[in-house]
Amino acid sequence: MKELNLLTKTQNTWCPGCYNFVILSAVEEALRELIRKKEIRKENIVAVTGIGCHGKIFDYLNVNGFYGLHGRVIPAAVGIKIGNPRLTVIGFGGDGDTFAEGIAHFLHACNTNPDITMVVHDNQVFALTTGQMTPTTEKEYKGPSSPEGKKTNPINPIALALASGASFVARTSVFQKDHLKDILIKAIKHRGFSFVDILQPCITFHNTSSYLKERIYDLEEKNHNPRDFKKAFNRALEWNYSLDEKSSIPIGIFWQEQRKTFEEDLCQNQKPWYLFKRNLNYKKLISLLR
Ligand SMILES: Cc1ncc(C[n+]2csc(CCOP(=O)(O)OP(=O)(O)O)c2C)c(N)n1
Repeated sequence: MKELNLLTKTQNTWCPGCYNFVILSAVEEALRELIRKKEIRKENIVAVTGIGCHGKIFDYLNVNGFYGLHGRVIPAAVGIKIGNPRLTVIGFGGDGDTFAEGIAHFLHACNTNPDITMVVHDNQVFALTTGQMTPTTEKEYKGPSSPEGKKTNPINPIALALASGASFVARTSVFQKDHLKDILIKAIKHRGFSFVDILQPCITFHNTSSYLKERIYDLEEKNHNPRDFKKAFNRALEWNYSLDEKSSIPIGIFWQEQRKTFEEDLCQNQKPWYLFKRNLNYKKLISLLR
């Protein structure tokens, strides 16, 4: 049988050596495996992206897609999902995109549990616009918008997602491609809001490669139980996204639970919204506007 190719031939404009290439390859392999095992259908996949280096994945993945606005991946993805709950909707955002401009959407999605996957290319910097600090950038970072050094501590998206009720919370990194692919597969298969934070140094503006490589460890090696919320929270607090010397950085699934999805309530048994009959009196509506 002919091997499915999910990559386009569009010229790639990421920096040579950018870790986004690892993410693209892992995403492509994960999707291919899920399609081959008939867990999902290619024609049902929708990739929704924000604006930034991460957003270019839209150009390189040969699946349906929606190139969104900066910070608005989640509302677009949720809209697509409730429009047709049969679709497999995967959002790709940057840490700036998701945790700065898009933070309100992120928290509400954790809380309301739409069945979408949100993949964050967390390079701890606004990369496309040449290296401004984001909410996950470490304190004292010097960049174009913080020449004297960032004055505040980074936020911890894993702890935030847990506190806000996300039903699947995971972290992985570009240094463990098999792990990255495996987490993506589990996140896509999870019913509910799946959040995957991918640690991905920006080799041009925020190169944390050696810091991360030395400190990452796999939660599975510690027999972490992703059904234990308290332990998940304690593991989340082991690293606060600052670059301090003492931290170790857990990767893997922190927390997973099954609960009702947003569209299950809204769409009555997964019936797509476009199939609902609406008895709108357009003439009356327009007359009210006049
Ligand atoms: C509302 C809005 N604000 C700012 C911008 C400018 N802008 C475009 S890309 C970008 C940085 C993206 O950074 P991030 O989301 O972290 O993604 P990365 O480039 O690191 O992958 C910014 C600030 C924009 N396009 N729209």
